[in-house]
Amino acid sequence: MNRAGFPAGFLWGSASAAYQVEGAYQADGKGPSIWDTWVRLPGKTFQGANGDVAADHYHRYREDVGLMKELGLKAYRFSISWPRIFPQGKGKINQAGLEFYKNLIHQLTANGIEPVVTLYHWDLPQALQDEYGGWESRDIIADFANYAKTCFDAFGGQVKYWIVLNEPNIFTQLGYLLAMHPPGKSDLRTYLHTYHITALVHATVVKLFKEQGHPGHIGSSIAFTPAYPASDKEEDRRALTNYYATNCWWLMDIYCKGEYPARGKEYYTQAGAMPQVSAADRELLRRGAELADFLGVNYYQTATVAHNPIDGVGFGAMNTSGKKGTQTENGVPGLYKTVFNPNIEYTDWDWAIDPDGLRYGLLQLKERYGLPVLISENGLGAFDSLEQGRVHDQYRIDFLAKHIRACSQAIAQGVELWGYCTWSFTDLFSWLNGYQKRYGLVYVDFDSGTLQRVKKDSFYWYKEVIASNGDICLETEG
Ligand code: BGP
Repeated sequence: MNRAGFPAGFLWGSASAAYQVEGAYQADGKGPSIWDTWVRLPGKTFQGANGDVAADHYHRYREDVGLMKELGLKAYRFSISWPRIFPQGKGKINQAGLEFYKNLIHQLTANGIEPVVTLYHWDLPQALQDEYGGWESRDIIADFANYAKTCFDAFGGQVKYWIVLNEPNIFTQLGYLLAMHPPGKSDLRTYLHTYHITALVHATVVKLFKEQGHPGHIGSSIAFTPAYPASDKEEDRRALTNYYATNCWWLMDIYCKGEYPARGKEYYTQAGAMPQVSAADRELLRRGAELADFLGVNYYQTATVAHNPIDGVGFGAMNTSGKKGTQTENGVPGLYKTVFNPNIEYTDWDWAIDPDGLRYGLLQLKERYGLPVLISENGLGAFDSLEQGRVHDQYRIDFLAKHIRACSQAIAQGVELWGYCTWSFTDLFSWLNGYQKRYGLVYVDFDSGTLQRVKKDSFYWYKEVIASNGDICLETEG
């Protein structure tokens, strides 16, 4: 493997999302989001945890940006909370909401940190869910465009990187197929229909951004889980093809090419679940795909895929407790199932630790789409402990170092990579796993409730990574 460095100007970043970090869920005129509602339903999140206070970033953003500056961070990815700007989803603007992000963006740029702004990281205004079923209705397209335009007009001068949607594949799968996120539905047709609407929203907003001539770059971030076949057997290799056709390529082609893959269409048509795609949709999606500047990739793990007979497993149990081994096999009967890979280590939440999967996945994306990539999330969820004012998270350093090295290998193999954001900057609320699953470079003392910030060992290490433009990861083995 070539040893290659990172290009000058590489965006060494770190990320967060509004609902997971801000808290202040009712402050200064913010309206309720579907997550404010969901966490109040019994049994929906780990031990009933919620983001009411979270890391209280809303009130502590100056301190947090001070830490980013100390770290030498080049880019900070965060999301704007739609219901802070439009408490009802549309109509009257809440100026205090705009003011918060204006201040945050100013604080970042004044400290030489590039803001990377996500417009939607899952906290839909509850009012739009109530009015027309949120993502189930095409009405959301105009309301989202109005919200996006408001943000472009307010922040366009200072923000050069925009991510329209965060992981539309995850919020529609978990929200409309697996009933684990709001609004808690479970129907294949509705899942595919809502996903199609996310693609229309993405394309509409990308087009709007370009037509209005805003400077900068725009794209969306998809969660990408590349996969291997469990064995060389013909049936496992077929399962892998099914996985890509109905999963990865299904999800990404519509964003990056403006059309669904043929094999996936056949399958979903037979299943009676193919979304309605009009000629106008096709035109819009193609245009959106042409105009988007980059693909955001959230990479955490790979999957290993095996044959799954028609009477085989469906969706299994998800490990949200951190008790290793509690995740069960899951799959789509007749298509594929995902299995544990004996050659790979797993986290306490049963996520495969596979740095080379990142290199492999980036090369697949290069071949298929040829788009520049921004890694908008990558990180390790773990139990951390605060001991005498320190957090020794060598396991996180090892994880990140290997993934950064995989990025450098992908670059050496021709991938145009703009940046890399660790998930996450501070510890924050993990949607289904509460506060015990930590990802941050900065520890937040949730247990005592002081929310005190403590720099973890990984913070000091990432500081050196940035200062050396990634070189220290190329040198360390392990
Ligand atoms: C991604 C989300 C993030 C974050 C991350 C870690 O899917 O975009 O918001 O939560 O995953 O996931 P989790 O918190 O479930 O461990």
